[in-house]
Amino acid sequence: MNAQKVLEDLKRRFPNEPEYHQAVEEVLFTIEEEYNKHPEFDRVNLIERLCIPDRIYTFRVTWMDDNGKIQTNTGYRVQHNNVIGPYKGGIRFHSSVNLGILKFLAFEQTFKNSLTTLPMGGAKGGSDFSPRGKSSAEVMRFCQSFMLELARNIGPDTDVPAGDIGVGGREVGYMFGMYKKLTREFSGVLTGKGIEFGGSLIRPEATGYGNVYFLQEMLKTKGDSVEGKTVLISGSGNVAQYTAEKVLQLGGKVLTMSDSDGYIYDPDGIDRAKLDYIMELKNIYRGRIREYVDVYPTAKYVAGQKPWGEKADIALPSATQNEISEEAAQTLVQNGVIAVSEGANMPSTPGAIRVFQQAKILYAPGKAANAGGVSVSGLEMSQNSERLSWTAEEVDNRLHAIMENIHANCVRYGTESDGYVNYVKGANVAGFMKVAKAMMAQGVV
Ligand code: NDP
Ligand code: 2IT
Repeated sequence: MNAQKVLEDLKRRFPNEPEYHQAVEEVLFTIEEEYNKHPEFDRVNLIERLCIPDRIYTFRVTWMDDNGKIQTNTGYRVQHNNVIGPYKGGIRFHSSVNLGILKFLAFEQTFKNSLTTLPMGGAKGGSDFSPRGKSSAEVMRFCQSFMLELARNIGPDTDVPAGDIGVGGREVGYMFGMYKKLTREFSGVLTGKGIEFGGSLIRPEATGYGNVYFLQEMLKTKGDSVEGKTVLISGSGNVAQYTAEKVLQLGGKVLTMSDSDGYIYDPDGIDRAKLDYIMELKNIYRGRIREYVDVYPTAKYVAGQKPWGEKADIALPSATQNEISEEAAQTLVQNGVIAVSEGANMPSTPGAIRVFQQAKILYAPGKAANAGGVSVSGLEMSQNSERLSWTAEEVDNRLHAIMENIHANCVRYGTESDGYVNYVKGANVAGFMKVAKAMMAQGVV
């Protein structure tokens, strides 16, 4: 294949989907060399069949708000590839959601899920509905209406959704309830379920913990550790909270957290008690991060900015895509950052990735570093299938082992001649090869 030509062709056929183009471009150029060692791939046009989703569902979601007004949103499910297992991936509810964003996420998910070593294909779904400012009753009615349509296209052996931005335990619970009502079956159809009805211990923690386990592995290659390091975290949702928790457990100092309005910087560090406050603020009261400085006045709140201008040893972006610009990456490097590990999906722009790699710092892309979340989703599916629940220790140990294994695979496929580990290349090639072999074995379908 000629990566440039494939990319141009996809851009022409699917215009106005910049995030999808960005995700595909990164993969194409890093796997091109390996791909071309296998002429049998091109004979069956494997690359196009891998880049274009198997199918996409789009539907109108109609719901009634608390004032009795009828609202409409658009719902989607992108089923990208299921050669190594049922379609699997989260659901995002955010006002910015569109088809291009969900196509990028489903594409990335396919490689990520391959890296986990568990039998899961790639998918993503969501809606331009934003739970922000909505009552719980409105969120419930929306989730039920969304599931009325989605239920036809998913199932425990077909497609298993989970959470993502704007979708946590509450939303998964409401969607599960409606799915169960419609199908009259109690099945492991969604992951991230409540512990009382088939959810896995450690699933809420898994993405954040997994990212820090991956970070530990990267630091180990330099004989270093998290202990004593200062850390910038963006976001204050599920991934950010449990990233902070694990950093604290390992003796690191968390300086920042954020939301879409701005960030807080606490020079004394966000300790356990302060993190408990943030968890309560965000998860129970659904408040804003700026409220932190009312309770901890030695901290500052910076409105409308991201935390990357602050000086620290490590950056763990955990909010959303393209949240680290090339300029922000330059500032991080100038300020002496030694490692960037992505909890979010595609948080670094292509320019930022170039800056990190040219500076030869430790840089891990989301599809490797944040794979812990979907890994424990895979373990939730296994527990549902055997109708048993494993202990937190058992799940955490497996998560740890999976993250170590993903790291080892990145090193195996991504080490360059000077010894620098290109984790982007390593993750893409390792993830791709497994999917490609399975596609070859299953014929042209
Ligand atoms: P949450 O909804 O729990 O939290 C998202 C956080 O990011 C919030 O603090 C939110 O702020 C902020 N945020 C969202 N959108 C934007 C935006 N456009 N600009 C600035 N800040 C924004 O989501 P998660 O923690 O689950 O997800 C965070 C990231 O991690 C996403 O990229 C997701 O795809 C990725 N991820 C999640 C996994 C999971 O298991 N949940 C697994 C792997 C990756 P606000 O409150 O203002 O909206
Ligand atoms: O991006 C992701 O990996 C997720 N949002 C988690 C997907 C899942 O199925 O647990």
